[in-house]
Amino acid sequence: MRLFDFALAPNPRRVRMFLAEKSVEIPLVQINTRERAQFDESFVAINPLSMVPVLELDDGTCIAESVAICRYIEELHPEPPLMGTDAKDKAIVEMWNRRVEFMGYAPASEVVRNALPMFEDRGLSGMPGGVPQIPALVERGKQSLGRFFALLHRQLADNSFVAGEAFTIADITAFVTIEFAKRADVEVPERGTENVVRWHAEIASRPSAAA
Ligand SMILES: N[C@@H](CCC(=O)N[C@@H](CS)C(=O)NCC(=O)O)C(=O)O
Repeated sequence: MRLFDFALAPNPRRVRMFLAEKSVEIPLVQINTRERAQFDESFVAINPLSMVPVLELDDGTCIAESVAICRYIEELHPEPPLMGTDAKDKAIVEMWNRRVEFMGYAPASEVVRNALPMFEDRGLSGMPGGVPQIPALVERGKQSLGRFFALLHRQLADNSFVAGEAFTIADITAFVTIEFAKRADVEVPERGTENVVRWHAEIASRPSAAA
Protein backbone atom coordinates (compact mmCIF):
# COMPACT_ATOMS: atom_id res chain seq x y z
CA MET A 1 0.00 0.00 0.00
CA ARG A 2 1.17 3.57 -0.63
CA LEU A 3 -0.34 6.99 -0.21
CA PHE A 4 0.04 9.64 -2.89
CA ASP A 5 0.48 12.75 -0.81
CA PHE A 6 1.65 16.35 -1.01
CA ALA A 7 3.12 17.59 2.25
CA LEU A 8 1.88 21.18 1.72
CA ALA A 9 -1.70 20.37 0.73
CA PRO A 10 -4.63 20.27 3.18
CA ASN A 11 -6.60 17.21 2.02
CA PRO A 12 -3.61 14.85 2.24
CA ARG A 13 -2.97 16.30 5.68
CA ARG A 14 -6.40 15.14 6.82
CA VAL A 15 -5.43 11.58 5.89
CA ARG A 16 -1.98 11.87 7.48
CA MET A 17 -3.57 13.07 10.75
CA PHE A 18 -6.06 10.20 10.62
CA LEU A 19 -3.22 7.68 10.12
CA ALA A 20 -1.21 9.26 12.94
CA GLU A 21 -4.16 8.96 15.34
CA LYS A 22 -4.32 5.27 14.44
CA SER A 23 -0.52 4.83 14.64
CA VAL A 24 -0.63 3.41 11.12
CA GLU A 25 2.34 4.02 8.86
CA ILE A 26 2.02 3.89 5.07
CA PRO A 27 4.80 4.80 2.62
CA LEU A 28 4.20 8.26 1.13
CA VAL A 29 4.79 9.30 -2.47
CA GLN A 30 4.98 13.07 -2.97
CA ILE A 31 3.03 14.57 -5.88
CA ASN A 32 4.08 18.20 -6.03
CA THR A 33 0.89 19.94 -7.17
CA ARG A 34 2.70 23.31 -7.22
CA GLU A 35 4.88 21.91 -9.97
CA ARG A 36 1.85 20.36 -11.77
CA ALA A 37 2.91 16.76 -11.06
CA GLN A 38 -0.81 15.89 -10.65
CA PHE A 39 -1.15 16.32 -14.42
CA ASP A 40 1.68 13.92 -15.33
CA GLU A 41 0.41 10.99 -17.36
CA SER A 42 1.65 8.55 -14.73
CA PHE A 43 -0.44 10.19 -11.99
CA VAL A 44 -3.52 10.70 -14.18
CA ALA A 45 -3.50 6.91 -14.57
CA ILE A 46 -3.76 6.70 -10.75
CA ASN A 47 -6.40 9.44 -10.39
CA PRO A 48 -7.98 10.80 -13.57
CA LEU A 49 -9.21 13.77 -11.49
CA SER A 50 -5.57 14.84 -10.88
CA MET A 51 -5.93 15.32 -7.13
CA VAL A 52 -4.23 14.03 -4.01
CA PRO A 53 -4.56 12.14 -1.72
CA VAL A 54 -4.87 8.70 -3.33
CA LEU A 55 -4.37 5.39 -1.54
CA GLU A 56 -3.03 2.66 -3.82
CA LEU A 57 -3.67 -0.85 -2.52
CA ASP A 58 -1.36 -3.80 -3.11
CA ASP A 59 -3.77 -5.18 -5.74
CA GLY A 60 -3.50 -1.90 -7.68
CA THR A 61 -6.88 -0.47 -6.63
CA CYS A 62 -6.68 3.31 -6.26
CA ILE A 63 -8.92 5.01 -3.70
CA ALA A 64 -9.21 8.79 -3.96
CA GLU A 65 -11.24 11.16 -1.75
CA SER A 66 -9.93 11.79 1.75
CA VAL A 67 -12.99 10.44 3.55
CA ALA A 68 -13.08 7.27 1.42
CA ILE A 69 -9.43 6.62 2.29
CA CYS A 70 -10.15 7.21 5.99
CA ARG A 71 -13.13 4.86 5.79
CA TYR A 72 -10.89 2.11 4.40
CA ILE A 73 -8.29 2.66 7.14
CA GLU A 74 -11.04 2.70 9.80
CA GLU A 75 -12.27 -0.70 8.60
CA LEU A 76 -8.75 -2.17 8.68
CA HIS A 77 -7.78 -0.53 11.97
CA PRO A 78 -10.94 0.06 14.04
CA GLU A 79 -9.07 1.28 17.13
CA PRO A 80 -9.30 4.01 18.17
CA PRO A 81 -12.62 4.62 16.43
CA LEU A 82 -12.54 7.93 14.55
CA MET A 83 -15.78 7.57 12.56
CA GLY A 84 -18.23 6.63 15.30
CA THR A 85 -19.02 3.46 17.22
CA ASP A 86 -22.70 2.53 16.75
CA ALA A 87 -25.36 3.42 14.18
CA LYS A 88 -26.37 6.70 15.82
CA ASP A 89 -22.84 7.75 16.63
CA LYS A 90 -21.58 6.99 13.13
CA ALA A 91 -24.37 9.06 11.61
CA ILE A 92 -23.62 11.99 13.92
CA VAL A 93 -19.92 11.90 13.08
CA GLU A 94 -20.76 11.81 9.39
CA MET A 95 -23.25 14.65 9.79
CA TRP A 96 -20.62 16.86 11.39
CA ASN A 97 -17.85 15.88 9.03
CA ARG A 98 -20.05 16.77 6.06
CA ARG A 99 -21.10 20.05 7.65
CA VAL A 100 -17.46 20.94 8.20
CA GLU A 101 -16.56 20.01 4.63
CA PHE A 102 -19.40 21.95 3.03
CA MET A 103 -19.66 24.90 5.42
CA GLY A 104 -15.98 25.25 6.35
CA TYR A 105 -13.57 23.55 4.03
CA ALA A 106 -15.37 24.55 0.79
CA PRO A 107 -15.44 28.28 1.66
CA ALA A 108 -11.82 28.14 2.91
CA SER A 109 -10.86 26.67 -0.46
CA GLU A 110 -12.92 29.35 -2.23
CA VAL A 111 -11.00 32.07 -0.38
CA VAL A 112 -7.51 30.59 -0.69
CA ARG A 113 -7.76 29.59 -4.34
CA ASN A 114 -9.28 32.88 -5.46
CA ALA A 115 -7.07 35.16 -3.36
CA LEU A 116 -3.50 33.85 -3.41
CA PRO A 117 -1.26 34.84 -6.33
CA MET A 118 0.20 31.32 -6.36
CA PHE A 119 -3.23 30.06 -7.47
CA GLU A 120 -3.49 32.48 -10.37
CA ASP A 121 -5.21 30.52 -13.16
CA ARG A 122 -5.72 27.63 -10.67
CA GLY A 123 -9.06 28.71 -9.20
CA LEU A 124 -10.19 25.07 -9.01
CA SER A 125 -8.28 21.86 -8.23
CA GLY A 126 -7.38 19.32 -10.87
CA MET A 127 -7.95 21.43 -13.99
CA PRO A 128 -5.01 21.03 -16.38
CA GLY A 129 -6.28 23.79 -18.70
CA GLY A 130 -6.42 26.30 -15.84
CA VAL A 131 -9.37 28.14 -14.28
CA PRO A 132 -9.24 31.91 -13.68
CA GLN A 133 -9.64 33.28 -10.17
CA ILE A 134 -12.91 35.09 -9.35
CA PRO A 135 -12.07 37.81 -6.78
CA ALA A 136 -15.73 38.19 -5.68
CA LEU A 137 -15.62 34.64 -4.29
CA VAL A 138 -13.02 35.72 -1.74
CA GLU A 139 -15.44 37.99 0.10
CA ARG A 140 -18.27 35.48 -0.11
CA GLY A 141 -15.99 32.73 1.20
CA LYS A 142 -14.91 34.92 4.13
CA GLN A 143 -18.54 35.56 5.06
CA SER A 144 -19.26 31.81 4.93
CA LEU A 145 -16.25 31.13 7.12
CA GLY A 146 -17.57 33.64 9.67
CA ARG A 147 -20.81 31.64 9.84
CA PHE A 148 -18.82 28.40 10.10
CA PHE A 149 -16.77 29.69 13.06
CA ALA A 150 -20.01 30.74 14.78
CA LEU A 151 -21.52 27.29 14.17
CA LEU A 152 -18.46 25.58 15.65
CA HIS A 153 -18.54 27.92 18.66
CA ARG A 154 -22.15 26.95 19.37
CA GLN A 155 -21.46 23.24 18.91
CA LEU A 156 -18.36 23.30 21.13
CA ALA A 157 -20.23 25.07 23.94
CA ASP A 158 -21.79 21.75 25.03
CA ASN A 159 -19.40 19.26 23.44
CA SER A 160 -15.71 18.57 24.01
CA PHE A 161 -15.22 17.77 20.34
CA VAL A 162 -16.97 18.63 17.08
CA ALA A 163 -19.15 15.51 16.95
CA GLY A 164 -19.59 15.02 20.70
CA GLU A 165 -17.42 13.71 23.51
CA ALA A 166 -14.91 11.75 21.40
CA PHE A 167 -12.19 12.98 19.03
CA THR A 168 -13.20 12.02 15.46
CA ILE A 169 -12.56 12.67 11.79
CA ALA A 170 -14.80 15.75 12.14
CA ASP A 171 -12.17 17.33 14.41
CA ILE A 172 -9.47 16.57 11.87
CA THR A 173 -11.47 18.14 9.05
CA ALA A 174 -12.30 21.23 11.12
CA PHE A 175 -8.71 21.65 12.34
CA VAL A 176 -7.24 21.34 8.84
CA THR A 177 -9.89 23.76 7.54
CA ILE A 178 -8.88 26.40 10.09
CA GLU A 179 -5.18 25.92 9.33
CA PHE A 180 -5.89 26.11 5.58
CA ALA A 181 -7.87 29.37 5.91
CA LYS A 182 -4.88 30.98 7.64
CA ARG A 183 -3.05 30.89 4.31
CA ALA A 184 -5.39 33.65 3.17
CA ASP A 185 -4.97 35.44 6.54
CA VAL A 186 -8.42 34.34 7.72
CA GLU A 187 -8.21 33.63 11.45
CA VAL A 188 -10.79 32.50 13.97
CA PRO A 189 -11.84 35.82 15.60
CA GLU A 190 -10.55 36.23 19.16
CA ARG A 191 -13.90 37.41 20.52
CA GLY A 192 -17.16 35.48 20.31
CA THR A 193 -15.55 32.15 19.40
CA GLU A 194 -13.83 31.24 22.68
CA ASN A 195 -15.02 27.63 22.47
CA VAL A 196 -13.32 27.25 19.10
CA VAL A 197 -10.12 28.77 20.45
CA ARG A 198 -10.16 26.33 23.41
CA TRP A 199 -10.83 23.33 21.16
CA HIS A 200 -8.27 24.41 18.53
CA ALA A 201 -5.52 24.63 21.15
CA GLU A 202 -6.38 21.10 22.33
CA ILE A 203 -6.28 19.65 18.81
CA ALA A 204 -3.04 21.51 18.00
CA SER A 205 -1.39 19.90 21.04
CA ARG A 206 -2.11 16.35 19.83
CA PRO A 207 0.93 14.68 18.23
CA SER A 208 -1.14 14.01 15.07
CA ALA A 209 -1.37 17.75 14.42
CA ALA A 210 2.24 17.64 13.28
CA ALA A 211 1.47 15.03 10.62
N1 LIG B 1 -12.48 15.90 -2.55
C1 LIG B 1 -11.06 15.60 -2.56
C2 LIG B 1 -10.30 16.90 -2.83
C3 LIG B 1 -8.84 16.66 -3.12
C4 LIG B 1 -8.12 17.96 -3.47
O1 LIG B 1 -8.74 19.01 -3.73
N2 LIG B 1 -6.78 17.87 -3.45
C5 LIG B 1 -5.97 19.01 -3.78
C6 LIG B 1 -4.87 19.18 -2.74
S1 LIG B 1 -5.59 19.63 -1.15
C7 LIG B 1 -5.29 18.77 -5.12
O2 LIG B 1 -4.85 17.68 -5.38
N3 LIG B 1 -5.23 19.80 -5.97
C8 LIG B 1 -4.68 19.66 -7.28
C9 LIG B 1 -4.63 20.99 -7.99
O3 LIG B 1 -4.55 22.02 -7.32
O4 LIG B 1 -4.68 20.98 -9.22
C10 LIG B 1 -10.66 14.95 -1.22
O5 LIG B 1 -11.46 15.03 -0.28
O6 LIG B 1 -9.60 14.33 -1.11
